[in-house]
Amino acid sequence: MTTQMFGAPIRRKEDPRLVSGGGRYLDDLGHDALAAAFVRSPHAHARIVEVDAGDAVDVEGVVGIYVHEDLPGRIGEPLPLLIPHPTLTHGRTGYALARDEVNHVGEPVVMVVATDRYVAEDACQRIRVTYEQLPPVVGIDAAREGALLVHDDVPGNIAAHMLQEVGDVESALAASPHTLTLELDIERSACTPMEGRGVYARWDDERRELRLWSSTQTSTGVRAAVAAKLDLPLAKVECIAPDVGGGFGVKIVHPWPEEVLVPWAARLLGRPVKFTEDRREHFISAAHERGQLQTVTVGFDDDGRLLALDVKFWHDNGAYTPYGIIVPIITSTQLLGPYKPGAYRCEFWSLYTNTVLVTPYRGAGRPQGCFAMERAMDAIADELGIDRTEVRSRNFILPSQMPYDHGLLFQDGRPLKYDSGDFPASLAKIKALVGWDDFAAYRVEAEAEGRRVGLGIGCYVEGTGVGPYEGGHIQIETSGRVNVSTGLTSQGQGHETVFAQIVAEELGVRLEDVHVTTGDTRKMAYAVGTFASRAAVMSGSAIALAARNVRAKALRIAADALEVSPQDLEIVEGTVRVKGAPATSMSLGTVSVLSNPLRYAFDEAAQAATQFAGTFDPDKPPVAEDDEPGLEGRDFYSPTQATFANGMHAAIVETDPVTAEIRILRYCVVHDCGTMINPMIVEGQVHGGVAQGVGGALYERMAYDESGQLLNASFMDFLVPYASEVPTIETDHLETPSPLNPLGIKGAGEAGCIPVSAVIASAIEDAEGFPISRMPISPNDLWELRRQHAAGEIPSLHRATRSAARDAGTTEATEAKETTA
Ligand code: MCN
Repeated sequence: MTTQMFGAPIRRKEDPRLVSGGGRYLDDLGHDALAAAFVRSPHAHARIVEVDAGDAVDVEGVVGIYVHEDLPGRIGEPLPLLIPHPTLTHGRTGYALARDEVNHVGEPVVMVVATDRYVAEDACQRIRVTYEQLPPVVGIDAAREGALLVHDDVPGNIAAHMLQEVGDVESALAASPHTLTLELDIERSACTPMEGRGVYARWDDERRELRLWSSTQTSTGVRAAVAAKLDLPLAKVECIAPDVGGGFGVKIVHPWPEEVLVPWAARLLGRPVKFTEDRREHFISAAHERGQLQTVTVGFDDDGRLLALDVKFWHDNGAYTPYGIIVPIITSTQLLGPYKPGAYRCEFWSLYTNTVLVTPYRGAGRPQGCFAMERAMDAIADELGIDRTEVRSRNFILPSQMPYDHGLLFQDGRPLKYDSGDFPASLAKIKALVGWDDFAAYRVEAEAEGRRVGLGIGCYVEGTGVGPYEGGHIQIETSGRVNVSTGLTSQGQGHETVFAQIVAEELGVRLEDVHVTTGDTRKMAYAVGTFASRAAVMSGSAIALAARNVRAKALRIAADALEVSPQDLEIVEGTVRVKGAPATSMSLGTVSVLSNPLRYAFDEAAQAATQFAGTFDPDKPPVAEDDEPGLEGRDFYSPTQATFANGMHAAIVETDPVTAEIRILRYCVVHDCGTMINPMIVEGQVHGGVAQGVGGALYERMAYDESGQLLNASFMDFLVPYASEVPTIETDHLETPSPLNPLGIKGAGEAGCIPVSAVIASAIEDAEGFPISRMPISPNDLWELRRQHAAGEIPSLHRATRSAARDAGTTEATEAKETTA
């Protein structure tokens, strides 16, 4: 029997290559290429008065220096707005090279192409740009004040204003026995993949063709954008994503200015050109995310059941909106998590600031939404004196209520309709995993040792696998090698392995015979890209469907040759054989030979197949009318809606009573991404996500000063967690298959990072006894909060007052307990 492939924790096929230095990343390519470097704006907001490149032109090795005026035709027009939305009434995008005005530090103004990067950088240093500085808008408060404008023609700095409401929130709030309002502050962070952005282009003048490589999350998107900008037929542009050292969202934008300018220069100069982003450039010229101010008002009954949820938030979208308003739309819909909110209203304003633009970063708006909802759940529990998990479970959507339609529109414009999930079962698992019910005793022991510990929890639902489509193509060579291609790209998710597992399982071939290519427009020209945890659902399904087509074709051809019925055949380890009579068989390689009327007998399989030559009917055409030569097949998967994964995390933290240092003692995850293709890869994805979540919860923030300078634009100053800060992650899975796709899969790639800030805040709050309403929270922040709490500026949690009263055991304490209970 063929080993079970689907669902097996198989080690990643790509890793031996990647960990032994065999990977080929963007900068490993094109050693003969010219190098591009950029003069970028040092100001957050300014008019460009003059560019003087006089001192740079003579630098030896400089090949070209370009400003906006040099860019012809469409390349000089604004970059595209990729995802328009009816409420995005004032969408703005920048130019490949700034025209007249710059709107954030780091915006590209001049491109220098030279024989070497260092020559290009030297030349950049000699270019003098005269600016007339304008007052910058930095931070959400300044943006919503609206006294200063980022774009003169955008009143109030409002790119978009959106409101969705289900039910009558005003009346529901008025009728609620209890209401609470939370003000939440979430700071900017960024994807910071190990490899920055990069693009390399070669122009073939004889064929008038462009080939480019980009460290991108969407090679089809880059190809289409570059073809349009350079006014080339699509057929004359190829785009390949080589090995990509992480993306986490930032590489989904297309085209980045450099992705247009480098191919343009390559064609203009008739020489290959390459650009590789450095770390500082990544901080100031790529993209950030997360920055939001949120006001959450909840109305609830005496049992903690939600009657109304009213959310307002202000989203910092930076200087431009190339990726539309996907991030705030996701926050506004996904914050509902596993709960029925009662009447629900969410209103947001997406605001321009003179800072780096915002695009989705792993989790994409969900960590902020989860923070809002989970902080509210903890606040309700505290207000009523009910266990935090109990309040959650009372508000859960139940499995019997699936599919559950919230009556809202999701990010893809389709109904926000959960397809599957068993939230009570997940909660039971996470409570068991973290030992929720035993924590009180653990706390007593810790306190006896002078330690301060807290327990936190957070739940989320994540729309994954959004459309519109992906495709899969499978071709079996005469040697039996199985070539699989899908158009979306890989940045480290292990696609080479999981897609091979699907094909091995569906076709009955050995894993080592399956070879997967992603992100190469030569192999698959129709594709969308890797984001929104969609590859497993979308390409996984398409590849499975394609494999089923190929399998059917293989059985048909083999049945004909072996003179049996296709139903009597099975495929085991690459051999088609008669069930119960395995000696009557032929390899898939042989079937591949038979599938092609032009039979070259160059390899063993082809030679072996000649014995079947006589089985052809001389009256039949070599290729039947409704058939194609070759043992290959292609299919596409295009679902009507997203599928919704979910999870619950819990953590135990310790806060140092003196230094306010925060340590995560335990971190537990229960995760439901439907049927798992590869549990080991899913766990790896969850672990990576949690690590990034820990960064967002405790360390990562973009420190802009008032003039719009990013003060921590390096890994010396921007803190990402090291392995020493990420705890061992204890994981348990629940598999509630999605009914929406052929494999029952839901996405997993972002899940890990979504609830981490909410969980850590919940645990710190539990340890400290006063509310936490910001992410990230550093020891400095905690220190300051302790000071404010001691000064009476921040109230204690009710549960802290209650337990203090209990501990004191006085009459007053008993009274206090009774009043607060
Ligand atoms: N998987 C599985 N079974 C499931 C679901 C997923 O075995 N039921 C596997 C998949 O086959 C895939 C991995 O888990 O190998 C992630 O799958 P999926 O959830 O479909 O996510 P994508 O492959 O679409 O990856 C995108 C997602 C996103 S949106 C970000 S951001 C992110 C992430 O994945 N960026 C990453 N994980 C990353 N991991 C790495 N190493 N680098 C990045 O840039």
